[in-house]
Amino acid sequence: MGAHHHGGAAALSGDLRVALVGSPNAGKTTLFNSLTGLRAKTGNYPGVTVAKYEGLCRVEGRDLVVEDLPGTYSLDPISPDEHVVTDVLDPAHHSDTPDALLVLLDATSLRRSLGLLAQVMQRGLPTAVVLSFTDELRRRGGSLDVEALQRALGIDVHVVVGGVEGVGELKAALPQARSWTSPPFPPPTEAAERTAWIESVLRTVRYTTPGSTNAPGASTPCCCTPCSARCCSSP
Ligand SMILES: Nc1nc2c(ncn2[C@@H]2O[C@H](COP(=O)(O)OP(=O)(O)O)[C@@H](O)[C@H]2O)c(=O)[nH]1
Ligand SMILES: [Mg+2]
Repeated sequence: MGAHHHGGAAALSGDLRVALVGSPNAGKTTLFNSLTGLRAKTGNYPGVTVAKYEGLCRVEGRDLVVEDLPGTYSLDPISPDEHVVTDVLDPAHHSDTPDALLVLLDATSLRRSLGLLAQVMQRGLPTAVVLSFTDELRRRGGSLDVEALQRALGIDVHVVVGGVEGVGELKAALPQARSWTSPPFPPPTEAAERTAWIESVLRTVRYTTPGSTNAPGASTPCCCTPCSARCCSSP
């Protein structure tokens, strides 16, 4: 979906700003449209041609600002889109840093999605997860334990399907966004340790996806340190 409503360039204001973070095609714009309806504005990020989409979401009589950030696979920016995301998450570079983040995890590519989430969680902003594409995962015969995912991550996980199912519950949680937890033990920053953390989360949630059962580290029990089976990137 790309049906953003094109309005003026002025930034919206509200008493709370929540930004959607996630890889391309994770379902951000679908959710954005669902949360904001047509109450959205388009502009540009300062100094770049990257489009900025923000809209108002009315919950409990309050107008909250929702920002649909460009898709990014990591916070090690390469493209201008990715630079925008890292800048927005850095208060030193951005005037209206979000009060809280909703990180979309595509359930069909959970390993890669968790890599981005691990980096985002390092920022220490109040963060919750939206798990998308659980319908597609199920259709392919895959599965995961959502409650175990929430426990393993230490932050709230909201299942939203196609920007429709689960949106009411997510909306109801938005007014408390400032109190979303930054977990007491954020994921490790060092690359090999982060990979081990991701594998441990995948094991904990008993993640299976038919397309990747033969991929290294996908469903094989992993990982011992050092990893003699070479099923992960630990030496
Ligand atoms: N099956 C399924 N499709 C979804 C879901 N969420 C979004 N989509 C579809 O996935 C495509 C990409 O979604 P979009 O919101 O544009 O992703 P974005 O790049 O993160 O903004 C669109 O065709 C959506 O209709 C979901 O939970 N399940
Ligand atoms: Mg989009």
